Amino acid sequence: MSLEIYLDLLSQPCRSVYIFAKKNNIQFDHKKISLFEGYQYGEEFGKINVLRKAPAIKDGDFCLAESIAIMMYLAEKFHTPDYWYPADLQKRARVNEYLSWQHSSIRIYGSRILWFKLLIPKAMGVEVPKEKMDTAEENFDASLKLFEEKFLQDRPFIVGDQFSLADLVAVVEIMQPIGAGMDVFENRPKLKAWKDRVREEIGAELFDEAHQAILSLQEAVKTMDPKKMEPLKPKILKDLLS
Ligand SMILES: N[C@@H](CCC(=O)N[C@@H](CS)C(=O)NCC(=O)O)C(=O)O
Repeated sequence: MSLEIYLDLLSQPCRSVYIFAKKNNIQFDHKKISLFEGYQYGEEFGKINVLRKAPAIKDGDFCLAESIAIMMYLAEKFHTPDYWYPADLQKRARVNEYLSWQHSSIRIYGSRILWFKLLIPKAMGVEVPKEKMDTAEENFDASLKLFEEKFLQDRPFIVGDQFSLADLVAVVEIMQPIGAGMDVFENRPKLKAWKDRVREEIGAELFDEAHQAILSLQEAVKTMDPKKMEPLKPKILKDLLS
């Protein structure tokens, strides 16, 4: 039975899993789902992931959620090259350090900018209070500073000279606000140089393909039917604006 991966490439963790699987030539059945349209709340997806979040995988009878757990599972199952998740104790610890930190920092704040600047006002027609927007921008900016100072320092990659899973997860998260038109790399030459190195490691074609949907989202939103986001709207407004 083939490996099924449920993904919406507008989502940061979904893009990480997609790039990881593609870059490692892992064969999978790409289940393209739309979180905006509420696929995650349906009966079929409930059997795959009761947490009702993407990404999720089904490998035979085995279902797994959480992007980091999924990539670690795939890394072990398909014996991906060591650099992704190094066997060396301290290098692995560096990867784990970033992967542990990102959930409640860059990932969340990057996502919030996209919702506040683009999706809530333009696709849902709801105004975002200025103080919410300011706080989101301050938090994202502060987490990028910490990323540069603590995780990148003067190294080419998070672990050192070698690209790893941590760089993949980080770059995908940092790209998210670009979907709302924010120039994340402006006045951040170190971050930009790192992003270019990571894009090259991943391969420009794959990197750009995976980001195509997010980078064209501003255009897509202009013609989006407002009803499209109805399934998600109450939850988003409650979680992000209340
Ligand atoms: N920690 C999880 C986060 C998963 C997650 O929050 N996914 C979002 C998209 S980025 C989702 O499915 N949201 C749908 C919803 O909450 O209804 C991971 O890394 O996989």
